[in-house]
Amino acid sequence: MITLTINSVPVLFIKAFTSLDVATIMDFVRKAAEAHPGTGSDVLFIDTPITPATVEAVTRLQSENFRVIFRDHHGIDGEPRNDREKQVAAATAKLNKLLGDDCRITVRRLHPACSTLVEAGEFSTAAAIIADPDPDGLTAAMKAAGISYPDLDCDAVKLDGEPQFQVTGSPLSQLLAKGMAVIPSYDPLNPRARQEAHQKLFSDWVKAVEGDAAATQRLWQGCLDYDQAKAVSQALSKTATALTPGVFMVDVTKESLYDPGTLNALLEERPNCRITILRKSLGPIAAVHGIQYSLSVTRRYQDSVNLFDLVPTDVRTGPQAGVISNVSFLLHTSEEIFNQHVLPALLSKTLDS
Ligand SMILES: [Mn+2]
Repeated sequence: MITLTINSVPVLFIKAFTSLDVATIMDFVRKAAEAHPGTGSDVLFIDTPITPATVEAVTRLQSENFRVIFRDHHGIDGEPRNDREKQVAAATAKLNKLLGDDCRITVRRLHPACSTLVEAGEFSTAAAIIADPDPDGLTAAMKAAGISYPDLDCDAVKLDGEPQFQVTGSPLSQLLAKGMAVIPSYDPLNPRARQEAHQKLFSDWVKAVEGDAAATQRLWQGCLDYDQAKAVSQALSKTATALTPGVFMVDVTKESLYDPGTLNALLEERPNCRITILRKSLGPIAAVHGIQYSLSVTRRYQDSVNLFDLVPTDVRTGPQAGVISNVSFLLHTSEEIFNQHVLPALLSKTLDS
């Protein structure tokens, strides 16, 4: 959880999955409204996952007389293809019913960045903004609250794209993208480090956008770390092994600082590379299970390869269950799930469907 006050608007960055997350949202909005009694009752949700917990938070806010406005681009494009997509579609229907015209859920194909779903300053008098804790959520919340710059929408599209394109935006945007790339992974031995670094990066970046020289200087340090991480990734890419034709795996468990975007881009240059796999000792699943495997489908194969096909359709998701997947081209699993389901499926299936 990250909180910022942007142009006087209290902003909470959170993904709501649990009842604890719902309570965090309720607490944040109530306190924000109490602290600024003169502001309106509008609460904007932007770029937040469409989950049952999100629906519950929206319902409870409405019952406390807040007006919730929901804008997002994670709607299901076409018919739901699996249980997770069905859940998103069901939650989308509930939000549409609860909010009517105040609910605008579109798809990434039409709106690759959420900043395009708000006007600059449209929510500058909102009681609070609830946003996804990623650069897309940050740029969208910032624009909604009234801090923007001419390239913001173009930058946001790159920031919310694949890792190797995230660092290709304006110089300002690169400070955020490179800083994000070197935020330490979640480490159970130092559980607060990742969140503190994340909070500081977001805070410094908003200040940098507003012209703060000291914050900009601090962000430059992150860029130096990024350059070093990039060099480590170049070395790591040479250690890749092919599990099956077109599927390349790298063990990064011994590296604390590397850039996954650079590594994946180098792996994608291998012949017929369809899926890249990183075996990691850090990350939300690794925090519970020790090791996690992070799979991603290369760009040219994203329409033909669906990673949901590699796990049973009724599989539970979340760090405890050892499976995390929000889009069909990214999948994170525990070592157990990887060995039990993912690897056999990779070895037995032809990858083009
Ligand atoms: Mn987004």
